[in-house]
This record gives sequence, C-alpha cells and structure tokens, in this order.
Amino acid sequence: MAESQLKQTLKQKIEAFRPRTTKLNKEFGEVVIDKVTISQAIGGARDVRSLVTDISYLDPQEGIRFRGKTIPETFAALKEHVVPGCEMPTVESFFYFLLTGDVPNKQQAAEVTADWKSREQVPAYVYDVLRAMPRDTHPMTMFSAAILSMQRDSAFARRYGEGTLKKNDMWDPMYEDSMTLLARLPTIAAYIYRMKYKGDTIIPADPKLDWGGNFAHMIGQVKPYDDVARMYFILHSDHESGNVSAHTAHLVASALSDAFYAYSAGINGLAGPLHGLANQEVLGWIQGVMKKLNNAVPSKEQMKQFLWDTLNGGQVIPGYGHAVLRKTDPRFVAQNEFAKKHLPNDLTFQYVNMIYEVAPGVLTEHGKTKNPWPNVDAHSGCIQWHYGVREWDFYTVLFGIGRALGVLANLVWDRGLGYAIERPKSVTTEMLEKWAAEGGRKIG
Ligand code: NMX
Ligand code: MLT
Repeated sequence: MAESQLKQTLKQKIEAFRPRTTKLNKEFGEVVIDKVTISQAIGGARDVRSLVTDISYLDPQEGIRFRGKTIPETFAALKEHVVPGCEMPTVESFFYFLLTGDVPNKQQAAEVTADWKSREQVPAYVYDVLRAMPRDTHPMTMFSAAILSMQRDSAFARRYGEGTLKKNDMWDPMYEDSMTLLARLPTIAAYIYRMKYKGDTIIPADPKLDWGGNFAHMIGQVKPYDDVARMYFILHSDHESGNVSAHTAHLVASALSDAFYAYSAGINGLAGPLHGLANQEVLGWIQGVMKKLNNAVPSKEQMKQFLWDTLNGGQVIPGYGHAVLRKTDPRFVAQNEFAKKHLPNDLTFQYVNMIYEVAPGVLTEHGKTKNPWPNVDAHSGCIQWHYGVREWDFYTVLFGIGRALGVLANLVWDRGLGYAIERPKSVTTEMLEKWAAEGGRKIG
C-alpha cells in the first residue's frame, strides 16, 4: 500500500523535531525545571513538571490550548472544514491539526476521512467479546475490553516481535495502530450503545458520513446531534498529558506496549468518578434534585441547600474543581454557548446554569477545593440528555471516544521522539519524616 501523504508529512515533522529533544536531553539534561515537596509526593504529584507534550497545554487561568490555539481559535481555524449544513468542523480535520500542528487543507482532511473509512471494519471477534459479557456490565468495561481484544492485530506488537524494528522507526506501527483504533472506536461505542440500551438493534455505518456524523447515525440520532458529537469529541480530545487517562496511556505505552494495551488502560482510568465518570455523576445528581422537587426549578436558596447536603454528606460536587484549572473550564463555556443557542429552555440546562451561579460560592465557603469553578463534566450530560441520549452510564464512553484523539496523537509522537520507559522514584514515609525534621533533603 502506498504511504499516505499524512504519514509522509508526519515522518518529516518527527525527523525535523527529534534533534530538539535529543539536544535538550544530551546537552541540558541537568537543568532544573522544578522541585518536589512532601505534599506533592503524597498528593498525586500535583503540578510537578515531569511530562512533555507539544500537542496541548493547560494554563490554570486560561484553560486548554490545542497546538497553541484556544478553543474558539481552533474552531475558527477549522472553519473551512465545517460540514455542509452544520456548525462544527469534521473531527478528521481536527485530528490532522492535533497530530501535525498544521491546519489541513480540504484534501489533507479528506485523506484522514478516507484512511479511517478503509480501517473501520471491526473484527467479528470484538462483537463476540462484547456479547459474552453480562448485559448489565458498565459500558466503560465493555469499551475497554473491546479495545484490548484488538491487541491481537497490533502492527506494533507484530513488527516488534519480528525483531528488526529500530527505535527511530517505532512511531510508524504506532501510527498504524492508532489510525486503526480511531477508525473503529465510534462503531464499537455505537454497537455497545445499541446492544445495551436499544434492544440490540444495530445500525450499520453510513459510508457517506464523516466520523462524528457517522457516530450520531449509528446510535440512532438525527441532526443537530451530529454537531453535538463533533463538538463533544473535539472538546474532550486532549488536556495536556498529566490527566489520568492520558498519563495512564503514556505510562503503559512507555513500556513499548502497543496502542491497544495503552488506550484500554487509559479508558480504565477515565472510568473513575474523580475523572471522566464525573459527567455521569453530574446528571445523576441533577436528576436526584429534580425528583425531589417534582421537576420544578429550585430557588437559589434551595439549590444552595442541595449543594450543602451533598458536601455535608461527605461527597464532592461533581463537575466542579480541577487539579490544574483555577477558572471556569473553557470547555464548559463552549458547551454553554451551544446550549444557549440550541436548548435555551431545557430544564436540565436551567439547572446547570443555576448550579453555576451558586456552587462556586458554596464551594468557596466550604473552603476545601482550590478551584470552585466548573469543569467540562458539569455541562456535557445536560446536552446529551436534551437530545435523548439519557443513558448516563454511557456518557463516559463518549468522553473516551474523544479522548482517543489526543492520547493516540501523543503516543505516536512519544515513539517518534523516543521517550523513555517511565519510572519515577519512590521513597519511604520514614525518609520523608527524616527530611521533614532536617528541614529538607540535601540535594547533590
Ligand atoms: N466538591 C467538594 N470537595 C471538593 C471538590 C468538589 N467539587 N473539589 C475538590 N474538593 C476537595 C477535595 O476532595 C480535597 O478534599 P480533601 O482535602 O478532604 O481530600 C480538597 O478539596 C482539595 O482538593 P483540590 O486540591 O482542590 O483538588 P484535587 O486536585 O485534589 O482534585 C478533582 C481535583 C477534579 C478530582 C476534584 O476537584 C473533584 O473531586 N471534583 C469533583 C469530581 C469531578 O468533577 N471530576 C472531573 C474532573 C474533570 N475530568 O473530567 O476529569
Ligand atoms: C481532563 O480532561 O482530563 C480533565 O479535565 C482532568 C485533568 O485535566 O486533570
């Protein structure tokens, strides 16, 4: 098969970039860029600068930038890729941008579409795996298992096993696996959705549709949900590399495990309630309040009381707080703007807005969280619910389809730049106590 233009472009970019990483490592490897405190060692390595990625960067005040562009700038840059009759660009054009750093032209974006179409056929054994699982299995477990099952076809594992794969060429089969995985994720997710919640009535792919539009079609949705799907996948794609799903995948892949092993593991991390599962928790929380109020809109005082009840019950307010962000998440803002335009009178949307009005004050008064503002998950379920995707426990699968775009682009570059196996150093509690008594550990 002739090598795609995208792959040739990527090869040139990786080879041109590699000397920068090599030089930094060889000539400036001892330059200090951070220090580590006891609370960082105990507290989840928060803020320790120890990962490198050029695909996205998260500023605590501003939020995410994809390849240097804010969310509005990203959408503006991809304007010529907006699907006719829609508002959102294709996910394919966005992926080209994420992977290469260049805004694609029409032909370059079309090449991604064609490439994914050529790989989208999901092997029958994946469906066998899904069907063998009890139907009440969480869809994230199903999604992870389906991804893992395809490891048997990994190009990376096969080429590595042949014993001739050179380090500088390892990005190539990682790219192949990543493209295969991306091509199949919407079909797999839609299959889980229809099998689990829609009486096992599977809707086949439509070859005329783009990646996001096709997913909408395969779960049985109509316009404008196709734009919701595109927006959702783009917004959830990447959040630099320290978040649990991206970091897990990076860590697993650093052992030269292939993309299937690595992304399945990333999905398992995304399934945690402090990470991606928070979007399901938010909807559950809102529905709980609605039930108590017989679907009435609460007053601000009532809403405050519900928030306090949750906090006093020892639980977190889902969708609020963030490990890095210290302002409202711009992914929340992007969804809020979409909702204002398309579902202004939706009851759940009214709840989301009212929570946004009162929760930051309540959380500030509560005094624990460093960030009382909403994150992406505070909004996403509300839009899904409005369009009839009401099976909350599927929401994190939607996150997982989008997150694959960023994680897999990163894994290709990780291999291209030859990042090492990850292995931070552990210390004992006794050591920490000793250094605490001494006022710090003597370095050097
Ligand atoms: N409600 C109540 N308490 C909170 C919240 C919240 N939303 N956020 C943080 N806290 C507490 C936190 O539990 C911790 O308490 P303790 O000292 O008793 O352990 C304290 O505030 C300090 O935490 P932070 O340093 O502000 O936050 P951290 O970086 O540790 O955690 C989250 C970040 C996102 C895990 C945390 O804010 C949280 O649990 N939020 C709710 C769940 C959520 O929305 N997760 C989705 C995040 C985005 N995503 O998609 O992954
Ligand atoms: C994410 O998108 O991964 C979340 O906002 C969590 C994070 O960045 O830590």
